[in-house]
Amino acid sequence: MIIALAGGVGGARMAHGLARILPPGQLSVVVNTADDFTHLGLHICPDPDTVMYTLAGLADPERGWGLEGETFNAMEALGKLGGENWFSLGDRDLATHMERTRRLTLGEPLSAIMADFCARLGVQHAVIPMSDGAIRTLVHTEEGDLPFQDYFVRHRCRPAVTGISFEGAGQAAPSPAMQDLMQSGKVRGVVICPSNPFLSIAPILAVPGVRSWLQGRQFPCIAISPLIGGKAVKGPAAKIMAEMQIDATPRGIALHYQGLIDGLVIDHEDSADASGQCLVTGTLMRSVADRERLAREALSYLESLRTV
Ligand code: FO1
Repeated sequence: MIIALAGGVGGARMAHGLARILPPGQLSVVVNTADDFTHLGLHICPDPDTVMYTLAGLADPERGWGLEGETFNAMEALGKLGGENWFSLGDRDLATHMERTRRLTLGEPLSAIMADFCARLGVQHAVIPMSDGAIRTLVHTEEGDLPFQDYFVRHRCRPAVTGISFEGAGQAAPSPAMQDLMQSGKVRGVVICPSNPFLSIAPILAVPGVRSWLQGRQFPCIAISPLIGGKAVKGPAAKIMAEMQIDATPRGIALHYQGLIDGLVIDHEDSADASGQCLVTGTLMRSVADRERLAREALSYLESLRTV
């Protein structure tokens, strides 16, 4: 079993590459849920949905999130009524949030609902929310503390970040499927996707037991750097690193994952800054073929680092 840790669009694209070359049953994608929030009375799970839609071949190819060919009539109508429409929920995407909210209200765990949604949309690989508990990213900025989607979407990542915390992490537990994976002894390797290390991967590592499980691993673990030439392909990773006085280089990423990874996959553009165990390749995923090629290279690199 290979485990991919993922969040955001880069994570979903890498997970898709892995899903195209690994048979179902040999890949589990563990997804960040700390970006989840309640909005307009609905429970929104951006990262699990992005992975689900991407693996189902339904994601919008440009935005990376939401559904391809989506319309936003409900948001437009909401705006006319003076409602909050800063977070764009597509007309068809709304169905996912409505049905998820209904089932959560009846007491069904998030991980069971996502497993069922994935099966119904034809996703054959396991997509596992990191926790069924409420863990929420709070971004500490020079303009005050902001819930994640307020920082990310409403404020467009503009406020300077001074710190990030994951509210509720201490009281949460890994989801049952995540616990099974950690106890199974069947894990052959872990791939940390090119997701934002501070916003998408850190919350997964903050779930009690996950970091220590990785630290005590008997299997190799690699990360794919989300940076190319010191810039994030998408999102605020490089900006946040600068604001938190962390080098936006492979060295900065490797230091952040110290003790957790055996190797780092970096782009050709960053080869001059390579430090420690690295695989240098093209990490930009423009097409599905790119995702597949990067996944193949990452898996053979992972295999080459196996010691037992
Ligand atoms: N991202 C945006 O930049 N603007 C949006 O209006 C927006 C809406 C949205 C709706 C559903 C969904 O699943 C994702 C959505 N995202 C939007 C993306 C989301 O904020 C980010 O992908 C993640 O939370 C960061 O990884």
